[in-house]
Amino acid sequence: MSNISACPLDCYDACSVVYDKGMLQGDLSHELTQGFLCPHLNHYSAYKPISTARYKGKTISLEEAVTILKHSIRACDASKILHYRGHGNFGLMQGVSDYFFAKLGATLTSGSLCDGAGEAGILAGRGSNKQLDLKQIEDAQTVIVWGRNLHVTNSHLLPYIKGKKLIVIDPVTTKIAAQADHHIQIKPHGDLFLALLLSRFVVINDIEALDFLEEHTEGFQEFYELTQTVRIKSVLESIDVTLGDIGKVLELVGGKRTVILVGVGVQKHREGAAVLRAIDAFAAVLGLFGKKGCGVSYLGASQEGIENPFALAANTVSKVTADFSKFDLVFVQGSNPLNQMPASARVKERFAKARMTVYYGLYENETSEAADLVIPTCHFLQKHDIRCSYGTHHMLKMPQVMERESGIGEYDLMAALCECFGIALQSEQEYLEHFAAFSEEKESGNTVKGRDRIAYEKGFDTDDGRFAFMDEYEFEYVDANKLFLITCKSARSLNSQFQRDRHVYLHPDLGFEEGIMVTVVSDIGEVALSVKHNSNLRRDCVLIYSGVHGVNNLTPSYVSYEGNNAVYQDKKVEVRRCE
Ligand SMILES: Nc1nc2c(c(=O)[nH]1)N[C@H]1C(S)=C(S)[C@@H](COP(=O)(O)OP(=O)(O)OC[C@H]3O[C@@H](n4cnc5c(=O)[nH]c(N)nc54)[C@H](O)[C@@H]3O)O[C@H]1N2
Ligand SMILES: Nc1nc2c(c(=O)[nH]1)N[C@H]1C(S)=C(S)[C@@H](COP(=O)(O)OP(=O)(O)OC[C@H]3O[C@@H](n4cnc5c(=O)[nH]c(N)nc54)[C@H](O)[C@@H]3O)O[C@H]1N2
Ligand code: SF4
Ligand SMILES: [Mo]
Repeated sequence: MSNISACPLDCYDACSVVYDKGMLQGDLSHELTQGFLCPHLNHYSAYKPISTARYKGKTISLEEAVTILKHSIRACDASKILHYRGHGNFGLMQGVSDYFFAKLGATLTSGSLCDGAGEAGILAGRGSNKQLDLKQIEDAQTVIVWGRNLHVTNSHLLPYIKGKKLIVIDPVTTKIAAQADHHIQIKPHGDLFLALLLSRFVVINDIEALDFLEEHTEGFQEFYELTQTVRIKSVLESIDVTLGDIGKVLELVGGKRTVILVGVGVQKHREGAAVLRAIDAFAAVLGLFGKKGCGVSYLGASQEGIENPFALAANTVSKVTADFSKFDLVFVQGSNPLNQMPASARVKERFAKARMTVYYGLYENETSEAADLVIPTCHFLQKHDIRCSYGTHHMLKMPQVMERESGIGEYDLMAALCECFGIALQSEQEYLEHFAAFSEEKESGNTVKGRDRIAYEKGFDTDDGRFAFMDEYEFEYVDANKLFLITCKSARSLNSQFQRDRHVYLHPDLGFEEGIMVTVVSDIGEVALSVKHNSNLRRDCVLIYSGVHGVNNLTPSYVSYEGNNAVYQDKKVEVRRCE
């Protein structure tokens, strides 16, 4: 057995992992991993997977569970079956269930709880969502980190930005913000205006890339006119940014090879697509595309250039608004929608109304507790897979490196179902080889074939090959007097997996003593949490991490204007002392 695998988690980094004598270590030879893992994998064995199947609270054998699943599927009209899959494991073989359920005629999901709004904005401007190669980050002179929390969610990128001029735009003084040459502690929701104003001042200061704009873009004049509709003084005041901030950014980027690392933080609003489109526009005005040491990095298309044999046409419902009560059978895989979907109190009620609910996952959580049938999977070291990533071009094999102790892997479960329902399925080996054929071996590690070292060097992927500037946007500031909710990722959990936080973080000046219980209230719902102080927050913000039990009682069920994405930071909140 090989002892090299890859971290299965939904993360920018996709670390290469060495399994040795019961221990997990970061692969020293891997370009990005550089020998270290993060707390999730360093403490991986501390988190105990579900060991036995159960039905209506009673322990059953795995064989019984599979039999119950087969009977339940057979008893339903296929169109009344919902397959709801998340990315608890990022392996490509996870998708084998999409294939089975699509062939069966079941309903799948579309849209995203994650990065879909931003992606829609990028697609509209560039025609594709290509990743920024690590080499370009390495070759940059100035780095703008815009709503991405590098130390927590993307720590393997830190060596790449060392020694560069650093600008951070984040309402929280994160660790990376504290190290920046300039930190703009922007008011949440202010990024669209900041990006528009930055573009305008690039032109006012005569540092726009005239040749690039002429040759590679469309609609610049209309875009410039759009930026002129933003009233400088009042808007800067409302987003808490100064002319000094704008001047500092222009000083650090002017004439410099610049990369912008954007995270999901900026797009958790209805207008999330416009935010990314405006950030891209700022980059285009500076001519940062298609050049060495330049570019905009977001969560890129992880499967670019890979043909997915599991993706078939199917009916879908939105991942954000899926109404479980409308289905006779709900099959949840690799996700914890009862805590991670927005408006989760309503999600929970609706889940209880579905005739039969199945949770197929690794750990216990809100969804496993509520499901009728629980089928344990096995963890990544105990099954074969292969993965790519939204942060790098790497493609890493994940061979089985230890014996299975409990649970059933995705391929084996779907093979049993395909056989029962007369659906043709290739062997696991054939699929693994199919995916591996899209990779090539490089010194820097296995990489997806055919990816551009310098994205958009040969033009954009829009119909006319030019970058399409935006010429309008929709924007609405809500509930001026309440507090902004920031709900981002924590260091100890991967969304709702691993060590979940239980606090609400407030600036000490808000007057709530540490340790007391408060109720955080939005017009969607409420959650009671104990207070911790954090003076890195703005005084108009409340921070509750992703994965905290009940955080999504506060968040709305509607989707972003574009991209069919959840909007976790659209609703403002109040904090009340518990009686
Ligand atoms: N440790 C850990 N790592 C993870 C995850 C995890 O749960 N834990 N989750 C993984 C997943 S699923 C994803 S999608 C990625 C996401 O990783 P990131 O892209 O880093 O996303 P977040 O942590 O949600 O938010 C990033 C930053 O955005 C800031 N922010 C919030 N609102 C705004 C705003 O209005 N404007 C600006 N400019 N900034 C804002 C937050 O303060 C935060 O510092 O991380 C992955 N990695
Ligand atoms: N408030 C708030 N809500 C958020 C976010 C936020 O920042 N704030 N972030 C959003 C984002 S970016 C995302 S991506 C979503 C994530 O939301 P979910 O997709 O629900 O992700 P997790 O909470 O990590 O749950 C992953 C599940 O996968 C299971 N699992 C792990 N490995 C395997 C495996 O190999 N096979 C199977 N079958 N199951 C496995 C685990 O048991 C766990 O139940 O949450 C979203 N919700
Ligand atoms: S940094 Fe990301 S890829 Fe690396 S071990 Fe941690 S979760 Fe896995
Ligand atoms: Mo995500």
